[in-house]
Amino acid sequence: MMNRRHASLALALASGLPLSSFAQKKIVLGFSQIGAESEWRTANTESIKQAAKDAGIDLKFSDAQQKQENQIKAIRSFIAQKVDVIGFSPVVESGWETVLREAKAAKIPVILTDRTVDVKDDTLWVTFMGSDFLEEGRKAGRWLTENVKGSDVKIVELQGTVGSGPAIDRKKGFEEIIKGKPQYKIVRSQTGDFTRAKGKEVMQAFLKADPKVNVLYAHNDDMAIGAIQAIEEAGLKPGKDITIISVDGVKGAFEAMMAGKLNVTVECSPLLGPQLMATVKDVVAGKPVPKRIVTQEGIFPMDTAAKEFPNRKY
Ligand code: GZL
Repeated sequence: MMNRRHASLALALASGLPLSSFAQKKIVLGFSQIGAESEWRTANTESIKQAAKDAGIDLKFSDAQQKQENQIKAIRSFIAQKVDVIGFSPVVESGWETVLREAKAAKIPVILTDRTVDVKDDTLWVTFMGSDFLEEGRKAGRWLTENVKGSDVKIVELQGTVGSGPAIDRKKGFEEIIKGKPQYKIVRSQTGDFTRAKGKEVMQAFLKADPKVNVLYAHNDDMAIGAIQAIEEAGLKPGKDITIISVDGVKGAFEAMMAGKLNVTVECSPLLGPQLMATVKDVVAGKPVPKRIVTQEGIFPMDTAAKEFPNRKY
């Protein structure tokens, strides 16, 4: 099946008119975004929309409200519209084979951004650009073992969205580091779905069950910020009575660190827009693109927050 771009080229050639008389059609990118669950996601959406404008790419954008069925519907709609490229950030890793096969049958290349999919046939997607979540979990674990000492360190963990790449790998990377160090124990672990509200609610339950918690490891800053409210409402001092380790590096995390309420955040950049648009253009031009594009990131402890804050772009 010919896609939109090839069809218009064939029409131009068949018409016998000089190609220049057919203005190069704008590239059309269909993008399915997970939702607006966190500061990170909002910054990611802004980066994608601005970069599409700057690149002269016609962006068809859909917000799935964190529901996989909405992302599948959006991808099917992009196929029906015969877009040139489909991009999406898969809310969870599983359940994508069927719709990705439909995109492949329609000869529409698919780019994964931010999170990946778990499919047997990796020809169903062209490239995955985003962070190394396993390394982010390791960085959080290394900071813990280097900065929090004791013979019985009780850790509670606020996991991200169940089944999502970041939740799976941030947990795995963290546990890899504390494995074989029995003084560090994860005593409770539950999903806060990457949101402030759920992070607060679950932290309240953790504190009710066991107020003697030493460390909170949150898979993103929004859940950590929600948990900080719960810790304060329980009469405890976040960042002091409970050491808080988080991931993303959003502005809210830097503000919490400057207030002494968060101890460290592992950077996870949402600013994928420019890289996505450059890759879309390469794919349309038939240029080879790497199967995996990893974003480079750092780690920001509390004592670096004030100096780094003015440089933050998200
Ligand atoms: C990570 C991204 C995660 C962020 C959360 O790349 O998928 O989703 O860490 C966001 O803040 O909700």
